[in-house]
Amino acid sequence: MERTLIILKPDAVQRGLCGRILSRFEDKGLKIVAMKFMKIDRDLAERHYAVHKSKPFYPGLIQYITSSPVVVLVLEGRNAIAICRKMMGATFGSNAEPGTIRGDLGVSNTFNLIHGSDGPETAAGEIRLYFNEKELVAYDRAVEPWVYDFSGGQPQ
Ligand code: 3AN
Repeated sequence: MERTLIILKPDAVQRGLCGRILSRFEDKGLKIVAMKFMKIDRDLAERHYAVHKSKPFYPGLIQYITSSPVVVLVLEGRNAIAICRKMMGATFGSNAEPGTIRGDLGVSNTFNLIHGSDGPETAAGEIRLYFNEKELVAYDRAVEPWVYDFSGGQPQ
């Protein structure tokens, strides 16, 4: 099973879209293993977006992500990273495909509602940035045997 860090960004909170976005992930069958409501401070934002430091959009990105509270969560599932990226849609709301979160819920390019880790290494680093071990909650879901086919031993 793979884990990914998801952030429902300031515009998702301000526009009251968190419930609807979370529902999409729950409906898909992804498992929530951690979640918190918080304001990202400048230091955390700079650590999160360190790879974009030299980009022209970096100052605006830091301003945006620190402007208002966010919901941060960790989702778990088979291929969770790729599945979430697909569900999020293209980076810019203006060209994200209908059916995706950004395609259905936003038109802005900079206010793009959601962040999702883009690979296993970034996911591990980002999860550590926002959650300690204790906050990653281990539990069984009663629906698990119906979310995945375990007949071959491994979840399919
Ligand atoms: P994604 O969130 O789709 O993975 P990344 O990782 O390329 O996109 O970029 C991280 C964040 O930086 C994006 N979520 C977006 O908010 C912002 N961003 C990326 N490219 C641009 C751009 N050309 N102009 C403005 N903001 C951008």
